[in-house]
Amino acid sequence: MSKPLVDIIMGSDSDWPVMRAAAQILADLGVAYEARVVSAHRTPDLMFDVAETAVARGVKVIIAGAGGAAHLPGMVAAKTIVPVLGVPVPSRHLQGQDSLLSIVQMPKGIPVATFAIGEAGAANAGLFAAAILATADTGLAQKLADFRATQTARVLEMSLSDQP
Ligand code: RP5
Repeated sequence: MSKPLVDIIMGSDSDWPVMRAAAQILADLGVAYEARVVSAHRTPDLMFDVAETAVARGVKVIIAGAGGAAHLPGMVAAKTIVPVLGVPVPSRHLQGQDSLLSIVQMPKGIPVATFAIGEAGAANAGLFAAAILATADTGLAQKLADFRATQTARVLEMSLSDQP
């Protein structure tokens, strides 16, 4: 596998079933990524290392998912100029509303692009990462266009049975 262009990081392995949707999109589009657990609260030194080394490692986009008091995307963004895409992971007690607000309400000066709560957000973060990379990669741009065309064709083929 070639050097990862996208880092996918998440606060816990319990986030992986959601964050896997981002990895799946990137794999389908042939984008090299690395996925691993990096916790803002439990491995803060690792988090800073991942953020501080991202440019030197050739990483172009970071997708960061976390649940609850989801500080991972914002803190990573504070330590790198690589674009950070934040995915709010559904939490047990507040169903990810806490994750969403923690990620989206960044103070002025440190942007995090925030996606929908859960799997749809993770998949869209994967697509958005690919779209960023596609601005400098015509092959990838074509793959994204093909993805859209396939999606459109699928919807146009939808039919509704059992209509009263
Ligand atoms: C967050 O706490 C993680 O991102 C995860 O969503 C949540 C729960 O983590 P675990 O208790 O499952 O490890 O930091």
